[in-house]
Formats: sequence, C-alpha cells, structure tokens
Amino acid sequence: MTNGIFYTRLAALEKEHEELLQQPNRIAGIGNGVFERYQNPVLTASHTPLNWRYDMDEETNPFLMERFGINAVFNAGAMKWNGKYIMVARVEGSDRKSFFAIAESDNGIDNFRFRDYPLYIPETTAPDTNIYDMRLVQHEDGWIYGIFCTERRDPSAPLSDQSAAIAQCGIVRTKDLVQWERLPDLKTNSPQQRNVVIHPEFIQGKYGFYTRPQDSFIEAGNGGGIGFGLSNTMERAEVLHEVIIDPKKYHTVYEMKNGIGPAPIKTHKGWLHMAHGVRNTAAGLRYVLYLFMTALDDVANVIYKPAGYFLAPEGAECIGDVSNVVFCNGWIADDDGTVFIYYASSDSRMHVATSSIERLVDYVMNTPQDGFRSAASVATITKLIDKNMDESLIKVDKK
Ligand code: M1P
Repeated sequence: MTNGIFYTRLAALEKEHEELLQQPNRIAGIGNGVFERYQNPVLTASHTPLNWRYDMDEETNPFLMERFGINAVFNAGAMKWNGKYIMVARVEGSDRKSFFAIAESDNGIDNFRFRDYPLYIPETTAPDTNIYDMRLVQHEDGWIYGIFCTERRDPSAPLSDQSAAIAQCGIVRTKDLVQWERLPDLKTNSPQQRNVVIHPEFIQGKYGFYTRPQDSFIEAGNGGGIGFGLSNTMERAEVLHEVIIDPKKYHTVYEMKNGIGPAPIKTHKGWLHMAHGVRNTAAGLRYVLYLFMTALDDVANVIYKPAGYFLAPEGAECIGDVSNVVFCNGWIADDDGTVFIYYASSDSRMHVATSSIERLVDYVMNTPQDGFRSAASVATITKLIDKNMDESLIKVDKK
C-alpha cells in the first residue's frame, strides 16, 4: 500500500537536487584584481547524493525521511586528475563525524558531483574518532599522499571531561584515488599536530613536512607557528627537528595561531604558500587566509610575505557552524597558469576563487610587508598616495 507521499517527495527532491548540481557559477563582481570570487558555493551539504541520505525503498521509508543527515561539506583537498578538477571534501554528518568523499567537475567552478561512495580510509591500531582536512599531494616519489588530521579522545582526560582530544597527523597514499593505503601517523616531539602537509619534492633525498606543533587541541600554545622538518621515510614518518618558519606575531591576523594550507605551488620566483591565520575578537576567533613565498633553494626560508590577509570571510561566508572562518587546504594550478583556490567558509561549505600564477606572484612580491605599527601603515599608504598624486605618472588618456 502506498501512502502517496513517497513518490511525490522523491520527484521533488530529485528535481531540486539536479537543479542545484547543474547550477552555473559566475564571477561575482569586479574583485580586487588579485583573485575573483564566484556567486555560488561549489559544494554544500545539499550537493551530497540523495541516496547517501535517504532510504529509497518505499516499504522501509514510506515518508521518504532523511535517514543519514549531512551537516556540512568543507575543508577540501584538491588536485587535477584525468582532466577533472577533484576535491576530497570533509563531509560532516549530523552525528558530527567527518569522513572524506571525492567530488569532481569538468571546469573547476561548477557542476561538482560526488562519486557514488565516500572514501574508505583504513585505520591504524588506534582507531580514529574523527578524521578531517585532507591535503592531497602528488609527490615526486610517484604516490599521491593524503595528509589529514586524526582526532582521538585524550586517554589521560578524566571521565568528567568528554571534550579533551588529541590531534595528530594521519597519512594515506594512493595511486588511483580509489584504494588508499594507511601509513603510521606522523611522529614529532610536539604533543599534538594539525594542519600538516608534505612538500611535493624531495629535499636532500628526504620528505619535507610543514607542521603546526601545538600544546593542546585548540591552543597552539608554545607551538609558535608553522613549522618545517624532514623525515627519512613516509612508511614510518618521523620529524625529530622542527623549525618555525612562519611564527605567530602580536597584532597581526595570525596572532593567535596559523597553519599551512595545501602543498605549495612551484613558480619561477619561489614556492607559493597559502596559510590561514587566526586572531581573537570579542566575537570569537576569526580565520583569514594569507600568502607567502619561500625560496626555491630553501623551502623553509620565507622571502616574501604581504601584510595582512589575502582573503577574509565576506557576506554570507561569515555565517555558519563556526562563523567568521575561511579555511583553505586545496588549490589547483592549471597548465595555462590559472589557479583555482578552493576555500571553505565558516566550517559549512566550499567556494572557489580564481587567479593566476602570474598574479599571485605579483601579489606576494609587490604588496607591502607588514610594518607592525600604525605609523608604518600610514607611511606605506602615504608613499602610495604620493606616487599616485605625481601628475607626471598619471597615464590616463584624457583625449
Ligand atoms: O573551526 C575552524 C578550523 O579550526 C581548526 O583549524 P586550526 O587547527 O588552525 O584551529 C580545524 O579544526 C579546521 O578544521 C577548522 O576549519
């Protein structure tokens, strides 16, 4: 016996879902010249396949209720694979657990579709309670690595404390984005690690790890910023010596903590790095994205670093599960120099911004550095105004 609800709802759900997946995306506004934002998010919870969320059998689900809620889709790693733009998204269920799933698109800006199943990530002998924020790295050793955060309850926490957690760096690798081999978690001298990524090339025959040593689950504490260290192997990855290459600093957008984003992009001028910086406000933590460049012959040496943020939450991006956050752990540099920057807003959804290697290099090399004082900012802006006021330099054709 049919109650008449099931098929009516199914038709409506399928129509709505397909319309969302086929929605074209367009550049939003004139932008700042450095990058372009787009009108629509590229992935949201509503993009996940209907058959992940609904039991499609009228007998067992006569009201066509959602049986598995998806809360958010965010913090995706990215790469180009067989001509497609791939995101390995962090999909978070309404049970708060995150898992990874691949969504792909032909043009990188719209029509992202999830593959049929989420990724199966094998566990180590210490099962992961939660896994998230995978960085995809095509390493010159021939493997594609997935470097992610694995979180487990702190075994030393008393029963009364059910939120104390330990974050560590989990590692998987694959050759086909289907079968993933789990390797032991990264070992370092830091009590916790999050926001770890590997350098795509060997460094003195070793694997380079960008790290974010931290004292506790939320606080970076004495872990003073973005670190770097070498490991002899990936099979038992161990970084015994970390140096801080990009420290936290008072009264900056990365005053409280920072963390590296995706693996850096190689350019003729140096390695381009994307990172997030965190500061505290009366309304809570604010996460923004910033860029810096390290030397080609010394990936741990920061040679250019523009002042302030590259991209901050704007408009609807400011609101979500964890408001006032942008986070990026995936970008793709195409052969023609276009760069697709995949960023999440407020731990809720994924967006894309586009730029080019040429523009990003110009941005990091020619944007003034932070002077760390208001007076220095005034000096910088005065120099710019003076230059623009110089009539002889005005090149506008007034004919
Ligand atoms: O909630 C904002 C972000 O918080 C963490 O980043 P960080 O370790 O730098 O504080 C991560 O949990 C990240 O997933 C999340 O988006």
